[in-house]
Amino acid sequence: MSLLIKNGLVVTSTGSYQADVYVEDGKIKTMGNDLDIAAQTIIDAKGKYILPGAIDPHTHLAMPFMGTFAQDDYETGTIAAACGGVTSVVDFDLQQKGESIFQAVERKKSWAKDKVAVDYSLHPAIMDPRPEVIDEIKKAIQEYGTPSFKIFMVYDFRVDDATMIKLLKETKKYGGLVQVHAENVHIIDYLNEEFEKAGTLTPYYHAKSRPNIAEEEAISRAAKMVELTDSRIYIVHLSSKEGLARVKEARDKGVNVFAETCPQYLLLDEERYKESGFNGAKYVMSPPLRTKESNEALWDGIKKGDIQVVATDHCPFDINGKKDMNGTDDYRKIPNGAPGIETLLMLMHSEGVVKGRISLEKMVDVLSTSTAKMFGLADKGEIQVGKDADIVIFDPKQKFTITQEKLHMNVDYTPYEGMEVTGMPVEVYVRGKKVSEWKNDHVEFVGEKGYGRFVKRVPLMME
Ligand code: DUC
Ligand code: ZN
Ligand code: ZN
Repeated sequence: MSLLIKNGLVVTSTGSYQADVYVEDGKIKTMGNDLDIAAQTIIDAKGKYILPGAIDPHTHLAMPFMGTFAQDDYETGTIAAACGGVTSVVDFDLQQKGESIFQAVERKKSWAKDKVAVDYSLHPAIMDPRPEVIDEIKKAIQEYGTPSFKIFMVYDFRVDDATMIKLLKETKKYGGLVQVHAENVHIIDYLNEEFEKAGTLTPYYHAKSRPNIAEEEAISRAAKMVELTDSRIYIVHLSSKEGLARVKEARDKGVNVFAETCPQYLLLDEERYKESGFNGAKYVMSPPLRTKESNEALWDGIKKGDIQVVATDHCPFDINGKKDMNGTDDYRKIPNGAPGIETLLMLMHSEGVVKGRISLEKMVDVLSTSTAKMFGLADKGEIQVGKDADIVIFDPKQKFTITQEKLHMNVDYTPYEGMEVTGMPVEVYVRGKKVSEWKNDHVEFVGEKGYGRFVKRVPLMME
């Protein structure tokens, strides 16, 4: 299979330039001006951007959680990814009690088989840290191709500080990375009790029960453990101005604290919890939405390089049927999570680049290039000779009004309903194969389920 993309603007994390891109057998083979190569398919991309496919390193496909399952599985979730310009996902793989890391990885691979439509990898989440599991870290990094490990400081399946220290030390030895959901569980438990006593259990109090200080404290504690062990850590879904301040503080001292944020923490705020009826439950996720002040601080964190990655935390539950299953009178029973995999790129372009908050090159960096380096996706993340031809042809002028009806995620709402965006992926390729394209007024899936491959990742490349 060969493909020649002519006249587009190639965007990299460090600059943009006009070039033709020739693709053969799934790889970018040649780049240059006025390439005259016979190809099976030739595309004129004049006026369009040639972007590396976005990589979403934070998804919860089919994850069992709070008495139910996140609704997108590997088929629906990765079809939605393809339609949004996301060409690889790194999904969380929650180790079950008694399982080895190997068993957890093989189990989730079996869920993906014959279903997954874009390339994928897995982050094992360590939930049963038996000594033999800690010993298995080396193999997971060197043999299974899964060099990053998620841990939670909250929820019943959290790990304690002593285990965190062990994991930081062990991953560091082999070039792995610990990713942490950082919230202080005791602050949250205390506030949950207070709100129960007061009878204030509407969705708005979900946000109040998990204040900025809970994130701030956990990040600061995690950063101290990193300092102690001279290791590195990656804070997932950073949401607050105060949390960012602790990340910066650590980084200014040379402590390796990396951070990810998500569009919801950049664009939405806690006023959403006050929507009429039970609609506030659409935004019940952890950490919760914050204030506009935090939104702006996080954009600034991206701009200044203190936040290296933007991901989605895609974890959808229907508002009718799932969120309201047990939680209408008690926010603590509302499954935590929201959809986002399909809207990642369009939002970052329209709200970030078009509104002048970040450059186009920064967008490519936080959605692709830095993500690939962070997680050891050696063949992904850049439009460069030798890399996989994971390519988004992006029309910066194409308008789209976000509406659930025209999206592919298996859920009955989007937090961005009615928002108009400028700029859309109009053709998306995974290893040279077209997986989605713009038709009339929205993007359609034209790929094949089962086409996606498990990508063995290499140890950490981020300095
Ligand atoms: N937070 C969410 O909102 N959903 C999934 C897990 C998590 O930590
Ligand atoms: Zn989390
Ligand atoms: Zn998550």
